[in-house]
Amino acid sequence: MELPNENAIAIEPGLKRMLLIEIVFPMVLLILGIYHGLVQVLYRAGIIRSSQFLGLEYFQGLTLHGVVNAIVFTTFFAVAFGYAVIRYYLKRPLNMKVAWLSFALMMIGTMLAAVAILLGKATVLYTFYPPLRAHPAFYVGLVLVVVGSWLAFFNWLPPYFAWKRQHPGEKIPLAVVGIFAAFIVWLIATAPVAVEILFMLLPWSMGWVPTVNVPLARMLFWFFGHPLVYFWLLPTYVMYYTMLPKLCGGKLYSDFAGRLTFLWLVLYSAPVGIHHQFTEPGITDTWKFVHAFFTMLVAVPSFLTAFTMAASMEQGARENGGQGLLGWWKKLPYLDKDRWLFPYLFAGLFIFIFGGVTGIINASYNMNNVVHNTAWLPAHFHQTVAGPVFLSYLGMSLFLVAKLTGKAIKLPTWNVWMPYIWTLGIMIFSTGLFIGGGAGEPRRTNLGVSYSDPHSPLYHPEWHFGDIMGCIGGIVMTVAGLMFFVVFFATVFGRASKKGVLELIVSEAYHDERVPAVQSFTPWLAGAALLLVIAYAPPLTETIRSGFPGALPYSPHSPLPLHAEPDR
Ligand code: HAS
Repeated sequence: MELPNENAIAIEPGLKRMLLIEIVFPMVLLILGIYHGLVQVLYRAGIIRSSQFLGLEYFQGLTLHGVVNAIVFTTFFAVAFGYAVIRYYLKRPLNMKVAWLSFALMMIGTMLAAVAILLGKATVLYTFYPPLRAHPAFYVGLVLVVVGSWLAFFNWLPPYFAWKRQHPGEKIPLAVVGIFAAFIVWLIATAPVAVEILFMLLPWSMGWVPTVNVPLARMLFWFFGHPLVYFWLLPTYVMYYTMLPKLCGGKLYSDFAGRLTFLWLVLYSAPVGIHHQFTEPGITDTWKFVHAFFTMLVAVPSFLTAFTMAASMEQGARENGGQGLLGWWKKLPYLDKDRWLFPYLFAGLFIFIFGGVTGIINASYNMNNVVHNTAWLPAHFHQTVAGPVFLSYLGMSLFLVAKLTGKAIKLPTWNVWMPYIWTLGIMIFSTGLFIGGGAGEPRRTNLGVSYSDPHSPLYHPEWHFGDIMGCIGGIVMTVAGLMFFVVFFATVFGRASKKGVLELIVSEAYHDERVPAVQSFTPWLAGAALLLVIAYAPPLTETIRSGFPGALPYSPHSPLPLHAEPDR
């Protein structure tokens, strides 16, 4: 057996086992999630003209697609990656009892929610907006997933404080700052949704209260829903700032830029949720404007990231002989099988240029009126969460599994091409949906039995071109997804050639600035609390006081409310 790399550390067998299960389990579920992505584009293009396909109804499949891909896969990965980063940089063993308890809660929660969805008892999409009502098992499942992930974060606090005590005055490792920022954002995000689920949706779903306050539930959901996207993005940014420069053969252009980005996201991730509700009644324009303004500020760290990554890539490429104004681009390791993580990160950065620009369009109050609830939205979020986030999570899952098991990557040529094929798919898919969305085509609609069906009185041929394009892109994405699964599972089931270790790629800083303002979380946490009070206290008070009549529960199968249901 070869000796491990000098950057590697040996870790406790229990932690290794848990990390592997935590990565492989959601990957198995992801097969289901990606399959339902393919089915979605077939419905939209009118190739499936039915309300169900292979036993799963349209909205049920869409719920599964959103919950598995956007909630389960991301949360499991963030926790596993967080464990890896904390253990690697702080070099202290973790409390394995708490770790396994957190894992068990997340696993049981996922099973409960999945069974409820598969039995058709929780067809409420990943936003679970009332008055669509799910079986209590769905809500309890989500709560367990969240509580499990909180426990993981609390488990990292003792080693963090011990490290700080033993390294007075030293800078906290950048990756640790990023992971802590992600989980602080997650704590902020999940508090309001916990209130929504525990005090509103669960009692209503159990039949203890007859109605639910829809505007309040939606506001609490988006109080969660937007920081959620930065919880997804932050682990990706950790990989960009701490790994990508080294993969390019260079250094991180500015350590300060990384710290500022992470802390800025702690400050501004949450007071922006009403930008998802610009078109909704019951919220005054003032608060919509305040949230639009803060949304522009939350985009700043991503601009900072764009410039820092470009500078770091240029520095690395020039180190390796790159020359000229643009000639250095040729020196990046696009298809280097030894630095195969580069394509996963680089392709995501490329996609994010378009996801970012469309995000700014969405946030621009009046332009939002054109795109809200149209196909434009899934185009935007596939260029963000299914672009940089998804690709980096896939790449890092494979990286960690290969290192922890000491196995070589199988099919290395497929592995380096997969991110580019995925990018091609995403770009075609999103362009199709942007075209449809710009022309007013709705999202979350079974087009196969309506606007894409020539036999339907609703048939809308003007939208068909975008749907066909979306379908072609979706098929290309599915091919890339299958390539990844083959590489991943062939590696998992391959033979080990080295001792399994924990290893991460670590970039040095080119400018290692020491700016006091980004050395501590405290002022940023205080700022975040203040902004939350400014942005949410008045609109929440308004919504609670305005006395909206409560709504009875609905199911997606009928326009009539559900009344007493003996079978639930
Ligand atoms: Fe968003 C809706 C605004 C970022 C995800 N967003 C969504 C939804 C999701 C989502 C899932 O204001 C739908 C929710 C639903 O189901 O209804 N979003 C923004 C803004 C940003 C943004 C302003 N979104 C994200 C990220 C997501 C995400 C990140 C997931 C991870 N979004 C909105 C708004 C809505 C919305 C409204 C609601 C709309 C509605 O009406 O419902 C910003 O954070 C974006 C900033 C990003 C940039 C890009 C920086 C570029 C970089 C790449 C550089 C590349 C390099 C490589 C260096 C400014 C870092 C160069 C290489 C070459 C080859 C050239």
